[in-house]
Amino acid sequence: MAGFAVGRLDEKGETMNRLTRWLIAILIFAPFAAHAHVGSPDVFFEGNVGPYPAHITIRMPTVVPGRAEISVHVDADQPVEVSFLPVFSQTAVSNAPPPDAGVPILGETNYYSGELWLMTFGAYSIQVQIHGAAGSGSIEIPVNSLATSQLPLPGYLGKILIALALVLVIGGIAVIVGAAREATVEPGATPTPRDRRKGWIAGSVTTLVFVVMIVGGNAWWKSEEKDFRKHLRGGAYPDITGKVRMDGPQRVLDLAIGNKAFEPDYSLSLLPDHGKLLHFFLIREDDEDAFAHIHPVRTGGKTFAVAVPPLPAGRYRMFCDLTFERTGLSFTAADTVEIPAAPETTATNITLAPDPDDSWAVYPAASVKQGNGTNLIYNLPSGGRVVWRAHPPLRVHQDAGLQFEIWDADGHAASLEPYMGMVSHAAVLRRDGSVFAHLHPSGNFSMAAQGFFQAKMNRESGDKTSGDGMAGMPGMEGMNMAGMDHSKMHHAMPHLTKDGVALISLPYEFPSAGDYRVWVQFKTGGQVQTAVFDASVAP
Ligand SMILES: [Cu+2]
Repeated sequence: MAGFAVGRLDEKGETMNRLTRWLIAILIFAPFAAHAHVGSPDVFFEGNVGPYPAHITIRMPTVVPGRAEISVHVDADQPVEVSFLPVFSQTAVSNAPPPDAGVPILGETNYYSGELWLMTFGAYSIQVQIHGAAGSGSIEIPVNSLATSQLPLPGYLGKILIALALVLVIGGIAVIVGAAREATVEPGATPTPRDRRKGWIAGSVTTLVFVVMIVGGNAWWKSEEKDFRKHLRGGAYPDITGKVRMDGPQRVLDLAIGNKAFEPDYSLSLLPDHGKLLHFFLIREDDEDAFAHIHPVRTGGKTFAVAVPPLPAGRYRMFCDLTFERTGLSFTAADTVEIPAAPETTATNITLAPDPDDSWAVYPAASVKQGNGTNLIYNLPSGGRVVWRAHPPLRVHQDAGLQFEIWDADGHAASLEPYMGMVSHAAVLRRDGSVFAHLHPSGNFSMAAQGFFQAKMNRESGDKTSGDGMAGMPGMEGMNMAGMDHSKMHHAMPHLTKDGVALISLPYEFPSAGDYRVWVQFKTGGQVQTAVFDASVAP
């Protein structure tokens, strides 16, 4: 398997020759695999794959190596062929196995499923290819193949294993002692003192060997476990700390990312996502009645700073999306930060200009509604409103049907403008903080990681795949399939439905039961608006 040969797990650059060793440990520790977002490992895509509108779900395995389960629903009249290819970030595309054909789901039209083995740790792209009468298309969907937790050994299992080990050790010594003492003794005769001495000596040597084996094995295991823990990527990663300082009329949030995870002199190399190295969210704790989506700028190798928007004082949750440049792995760092009240000053000397794409919303907790069977309305401060279309009760691992209609103050369909290249950015938080996801109409994966794989395909397989049917697509003659910026294609997707409704649709499934809050952001009239809803998800 090519994936074992070379590669780096993350920015610290451990080589994969150690991988095999800790793979053994990891198989035994039975970890979970996960995605960049906190507690939300599955990946969803909605948009055009070449000429075909498709909805793709990737359920990530719970172990590494493990099988990703993929399902693809294609909106086409004619039957199509669907295939999947796992592309590992650290090996050449030419090393990838041949694509797996999707299996049609019985009784369904153009609905396919398949499984792919993700053999090693790191960033993969699941390339989904669709071929049919209208031509061919493909999409890169980045996923993280990582261990994120270590299961404890149940106490009873430990006791059983110790008892079995004792039986083996004592039995083993008894067999050796018996053999040494009585092998040369005639049947029926009693062993001589010399035979007994031989038994004692053999027993002592065997015991010594066992002791060395147990002590050595224990040390080996401890070092494997230490190694495993070093590679464990829990819910949030890497570490982040934040502190607000007063700078004249401004509150400036200073961030340090990865001080624990990386060497002191290490400088984070990050891939920009829509031109920003970090996408950073602040959510006030307890009532979750203040929200900001801002973009800190670099001040050092691992330090960043951002102007705090006009948010009320309080303790805030921080969530910080980042994608590493070399590995294509995307993560969400998380912690909390105390934000003091804005300074009362007449000074106007601002040292840190806010990013023009920074957005925030402060709203009364009571304005946030929850429900299932009816349309939920959120009134925007601008006079417009956002309607979360009625949907069946929300259940874990089922399409949440997140569809939002945007109406302006006059009751017309709002005209939506791209906000950082997207019709919408949305955030989902489980109220206990255990789940955080950043959604777009195209899906919940990192756009920066997708760009990483598009660039890789472009570099490594441009010529190899350019003849792969793309030329058959109208307007795509001679176009290099791998070189296509797929993200541009679904960015440009119209958001007006046939009935003239401005609709934002976000493919997502809630990963666990509980109470969630959802923030839906979009831009209209040059202003970013944020609508807020609550969701209760049943098991
Ligand atoms: Cu976004």
